[in-house]
Amino acid sequence: MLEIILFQPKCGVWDLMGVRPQLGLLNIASVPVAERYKVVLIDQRINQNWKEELKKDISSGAKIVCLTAMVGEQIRYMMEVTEFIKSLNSKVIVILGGSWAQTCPELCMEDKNIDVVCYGEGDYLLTELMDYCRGKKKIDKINGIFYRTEDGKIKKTKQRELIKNLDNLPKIPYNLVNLKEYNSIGYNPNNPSISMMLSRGCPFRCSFCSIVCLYKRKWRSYSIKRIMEDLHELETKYGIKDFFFMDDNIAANPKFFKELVNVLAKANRGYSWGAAGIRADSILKLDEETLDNLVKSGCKNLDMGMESGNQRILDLIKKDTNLETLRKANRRLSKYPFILKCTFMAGFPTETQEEFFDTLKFRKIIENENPNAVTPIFFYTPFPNTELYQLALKEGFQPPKNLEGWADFNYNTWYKLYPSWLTKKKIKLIEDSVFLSYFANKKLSYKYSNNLMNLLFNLYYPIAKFRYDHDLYNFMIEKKMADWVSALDNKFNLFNKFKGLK
Ligand code: B12
Ligand code: SF4
Repeated sequence: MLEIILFQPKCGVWDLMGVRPQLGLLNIASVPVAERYKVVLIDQRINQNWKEELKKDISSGAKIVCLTAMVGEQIRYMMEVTEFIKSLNSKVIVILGGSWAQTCPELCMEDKNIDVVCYGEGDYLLTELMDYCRGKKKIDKINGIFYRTEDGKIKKTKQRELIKNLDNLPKIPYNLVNLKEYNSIGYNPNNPSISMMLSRGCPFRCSFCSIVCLYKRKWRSYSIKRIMEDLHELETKYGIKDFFFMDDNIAANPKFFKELVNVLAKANRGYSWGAAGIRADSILKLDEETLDNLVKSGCKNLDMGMESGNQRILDLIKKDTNLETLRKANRRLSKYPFILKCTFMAGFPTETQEEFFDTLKFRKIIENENPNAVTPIFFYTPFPNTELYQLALKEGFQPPKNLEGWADFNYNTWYKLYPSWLTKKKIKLIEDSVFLSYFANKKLSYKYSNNLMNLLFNLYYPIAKFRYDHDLYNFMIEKKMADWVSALDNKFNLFNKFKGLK
């Protein structure tokens, strides 16, 4: 009999970029699947029949439904689904986890349809909850949760310790999803691909970053042996040779990263891979052999958070680096053919217009010094439990007052909905630069793995490039059009329908 349902709510505008398997839910499934519980995963982003499937699975006796959410739009989708679940069966236990549940667990309990919130790693939680459902364990003995008592009070249990050895976790049950239904990473668009996390956490202290509070500056990785086994299994079972490592800081331990790259190069399996989080100082610690092996091992892109082109801002956000280190790492990588995605942020509290212009200038330097560098900009977004959040409040930010408010808290809208230090003029300047930065470099097209989005990218690219080269930010009607496309997609699920478009 079915016991556990995992449900991935839509992310909204982010789904336009590409939809990949949900790692949080797949991770928490690994222990129950290994212990032979019956588990299904429904992904609202790709499954049009999610309502029917939920109905069927809940009526077949599932005990718990697990949802995950990140801050922003996904909260709204999550709340709609929890309401629907309880309307089907008020007895089924609804549990929420993920980065937002970890950040604001008590606030998440505002959704009356949620029974339990997991505020830490959830890998060992579901089997304990199943024991609770079977009367073998008391709920107050399950660590790492908020729950409702019978008289409606909210209680918190002891914090769960971070998992010491990730290798002790069973294999991720990828068979719960049909990997073919997801967008490709984009290295070889016709090949199956997957994103993975080879490590969790980061020892640094950047004051804007949620990872600092989620993982308490601890960094843990799987062993190289386990990683190679997992890659091999994905290759032999699913034909996957394209991987994107979504680690927060994949080279936090340079020894680990060197070994990973060198072992991958030696294995010579014809893999293509990229990594989401690497620091400039880590690049400077690598020897020439490892750098050469990056290419041999199939590295197609590295993402490096540069954040700002102004030293005062880098110090303010505790990036613990300097502009010269950023440039040195960029120059060091410039002779290699893979893409270096250097991400920047704009709109930090106390950032002046001149400091923002320093970022615009600096990203042009970065692109000039490395023909393979791309430099998208993102709007700084203040998240609770980060150090910079306190400064944001001090500078006039008035955060949402309830869970629903946080559902409107998107990277591209929060500053219009919630008062802050940002003036209208500054918002417009940043919005325009941010928008252009996503389209003005041809090399960024690999990011648009949804085919319709990729087509739109290619159509708009020449205009964006012209605007970027000449700093032309006026009358950007294209931005309005992009909002309409996104609204249309919400209504008609356009991008999913055009997934097969070539
Ligand atoms: C991949 C990713 C994305 C992808 C998601 C794609 C997908 N398939 O899910 C995309 C690109 C869409 C994305 C978008 C955004 N993201 Co994001 N993203 C990540 C990233 C890099 C990895 C997430 C992941 O897979 N982790 C691996 C799994 C194993 O970890 P996990 O999800 O946390 O799951 C564990 C626990 O949380 C828990 N758990 C998770 N779900 C559940 C469910 C239940 C029931 C239980 C019991 C437990 C549980 O158990 C898991 C195993 O221990 C994280 C960084 C990170 N390290 O997590 C940022 C991160 C989650 N993102 C973040 C942000 C800010 C965003 C954006 C808001 C960006 C922006 N500025 O707009 C948007 C929001 C989108 C939205 N509202 O829908 C922040 C979250 C901040 C916060 N406090 O909530 C993070 C932490 C990055 C950071 N450095 O700050 N993101
Ligand atoms: S180095 Fe990256 S992951 Fe680590 S704290 Fe800074 S921004 Fe977060």
